[in-house]
Amino acid sequence: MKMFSRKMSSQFIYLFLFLSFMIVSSHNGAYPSLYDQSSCGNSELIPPRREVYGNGKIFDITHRITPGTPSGVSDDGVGDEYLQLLESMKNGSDYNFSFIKLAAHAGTHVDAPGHMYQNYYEAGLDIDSLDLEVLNGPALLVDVPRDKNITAEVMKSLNIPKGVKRVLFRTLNTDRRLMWKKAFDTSYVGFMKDGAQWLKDNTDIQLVGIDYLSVAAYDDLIPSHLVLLENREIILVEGLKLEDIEAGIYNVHCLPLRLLGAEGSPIRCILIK
Ligand SMILES: *[C@@H]1O[C@H](CO)[C@@H](O)[C@H](O)[C@H]1NC(C)=O
Ligand SMILES: *[C@@H]1O[C@H](CO)[C@@H](O)[C@H](O)[C@H]1NC(C)=O
Ligand SMILES: CC(=O)N[C@H]1CO[C@H](CO)[C@@H](O)[C@@H]1O
Repeated sequence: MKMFSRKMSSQFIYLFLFLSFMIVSSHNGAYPSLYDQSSCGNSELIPPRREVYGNGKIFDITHRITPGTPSGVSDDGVGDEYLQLLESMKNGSDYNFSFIKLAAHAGTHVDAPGHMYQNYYEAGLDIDSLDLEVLNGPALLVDVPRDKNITAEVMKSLNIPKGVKRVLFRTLNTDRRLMWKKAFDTSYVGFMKDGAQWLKDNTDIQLVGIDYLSVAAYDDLIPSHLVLLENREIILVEGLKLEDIEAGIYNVHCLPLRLLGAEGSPIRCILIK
């Protein structure tokens, strides 16, 4: 009996998948309807795409990867090529099977110490070496004054209590919706070197999250990264999606891909109230 019902439910899954393929494959292009849901005829097969789960308790603070997601390496964003069908049902294969091609620092991502230190890179201080305890636990979401980059003075004014280990900094970048623009915008807000140094010297912060592709302001791109990555105790999560969430304390959960040798990785981050 158990066997039977299991069989039944897997048949439903196959039926569902089959129907999805039917709907999806009626469009042109390899990945139709993924970016334009309005073109989908059957309302029952519209994929749910949410920002908030669990009755307002779980916030997805990861940017969805689309061809327009800023990649940090070109003004064209991630591009259509990020997903490529190697096998496709439309071409007679029994299944669809894609390759992913993505800049390691595109969209919401994490940096490893080897990103800016050659000796760390060579030593293998890669994404696989990052501490999951730092990436998961109580976190503070704070609003940074919108008229400045993150200097020592700004850091001081935020009054982040000692003992707070994880902070997500929401800045003007969120208001300007910079992560929705595919071209890299160098006028984003980030840490100036003295702000990074202040954080390191005066707080217990080990996880720094920010709402654009770099925690360091463009003018201090290298110096700020160097300060933050130097002691290998601070993890940088960049490109977070922080709109429509109240500032305050949450539990953050961030899981990067386990990429050996990589100095950056896409990361999925959520906040739980
Ligand atoms: C299907 O096959 C055609 C002809 O070989 C090729 O041009 C096209 O790119 C293939 N499409 C996919 C999605 O594999
Ligand atoms: C932050 O610094 C960048 C240069 O790194 C600058 O273009 C931008 O105007 C500054 N933003 C603010 C709010 O001061
Ligand atoms: C689920 C999925 O990605 N299906 C794709 C299979 O391949 C065809 C093209 O041959 C696409 O149209 C489907 O979207």
